[in-house]
Amino acid sequence: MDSKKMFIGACALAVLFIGFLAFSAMNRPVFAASTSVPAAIAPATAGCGPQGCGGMALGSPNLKEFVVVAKRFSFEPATLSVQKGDRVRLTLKSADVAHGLAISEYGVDLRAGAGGQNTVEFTADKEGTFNFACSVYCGGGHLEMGGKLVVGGGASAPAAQAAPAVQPQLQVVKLYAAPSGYDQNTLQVRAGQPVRLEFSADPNAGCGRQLIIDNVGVNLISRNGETVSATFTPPSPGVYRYHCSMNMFRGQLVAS
Ligand SMILES: [Cu+2]
Repeated sequence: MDSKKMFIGACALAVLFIGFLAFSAMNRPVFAASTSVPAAIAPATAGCGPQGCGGMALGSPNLKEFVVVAKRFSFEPATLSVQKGDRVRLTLKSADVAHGLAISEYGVDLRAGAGGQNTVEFTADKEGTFNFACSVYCGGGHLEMGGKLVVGGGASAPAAQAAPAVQPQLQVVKLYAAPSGYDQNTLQVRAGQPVRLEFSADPNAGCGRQLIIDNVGVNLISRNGETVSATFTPPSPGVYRYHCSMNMFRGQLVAS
């Protein structure tokens, strides 16, 4: 019968076509993986990762997710470890009142209202140990809230450590908090160039032992008279207010 022959012919074509699809599927992703996917994911050949085989593994390389619970007066967990180059998705969850989580060197200032949460994503492109602190005054132990982000060497550790030394035009400014207030009401810097701010405080300066600079993500705490520092770049000319978490100490950073 003619229709029977046509049916067999169609089946043969279909088998050939499926074979062709399977052949390209087996070859194309391997080729793509060897050219466009970062080295860290390369060993998981053909898109097969710890969670199985599929597109997800290729789409989100090195994403590290953390949920940090803040409660008076601690963070849990208080240490976050990643590798240089990792994408970090950080969620702050409040278990009681409003809290913040600020990492000065990364310009991160995450806020969570009472019982609420908030998420931020950034790339861990600087190696080292970066302290974080609560940026919303939450009561007597507010300044004790702390933790650290540890960014490990990754593949290019030696080069990364040399980088800060060759940074051009680093401006160093100092600020001190006495019990009566910050020693300077105005700090002058140049916009678009990195600033290293060295901050210290009298142990009796109360709220002034914390220094927050709006819009550049600086949040420093000097609890017992020690000097702490942050490096940041004012993105554009303008006035950046600085203050303690209760707004009792104030001043302004003028970038021109
Ligand atoms: Cu707090």
